[in-house]
Amino acid sequence: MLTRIDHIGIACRDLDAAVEFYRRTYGFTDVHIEVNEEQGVREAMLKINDAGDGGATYLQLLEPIRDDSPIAKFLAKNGEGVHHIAFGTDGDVQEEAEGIAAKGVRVLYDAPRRGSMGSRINFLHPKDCGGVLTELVQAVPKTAGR
Ligand code: CMX
Ligand code: CO
Repeated sequence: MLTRIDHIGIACRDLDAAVEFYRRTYGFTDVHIEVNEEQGVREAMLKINDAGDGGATYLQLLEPIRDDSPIAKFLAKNGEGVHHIAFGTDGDVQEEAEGIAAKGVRVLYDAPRRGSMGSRINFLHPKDCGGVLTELVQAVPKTAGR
């Protein structure tokens, strides 16, 4: 079941400046930064709140690391701004994606790929979702001591 907003993805040209804007303006200081080579981004996950399903809700700031990446293409066409929304599942993301595909929505990957902080992700085509690129996320379960 989809049980939370996992994150909102925001395309930016300068990740460090964007992180600083969100820190200075809103006081969001819980920041995790990583590079996802496969997705072609350097990204920051700013935690906003814990969710009732054991996951959390984040802002995801995305800076392209390659000119042919989806974020670079989006920036060239639209400039900076909201790029996608992501729903979190409390179950298996592949099962979630298959259930949605059965309703006639195009799922972009045959199998889940690696997302932020070791999560498993897939995407739904924006043209089948009212113009909204939509991501599905299965977070890594929290284990004792982490
Ligand atoms: N939101 C809404 N519509 C979008 C969009 C977005 N983010 N990106 C593209 N589109 C629209 C375009 O406006 C275009 O519409 P028109 O034909 O009406 O002009 C159409 O989709 C095709 O766009 P395109 O620029 O030609 O882009 P592509 O088809 O090459 O790629 C997509 C679009 C969604 C398949 C590609 O961006 C993709 O595979 N996305 C998933 C991966 C991703 O976004 N990774 C970065 C984030 C990583 C993370 O969240 O961890
Ligand atoms: Co995302």
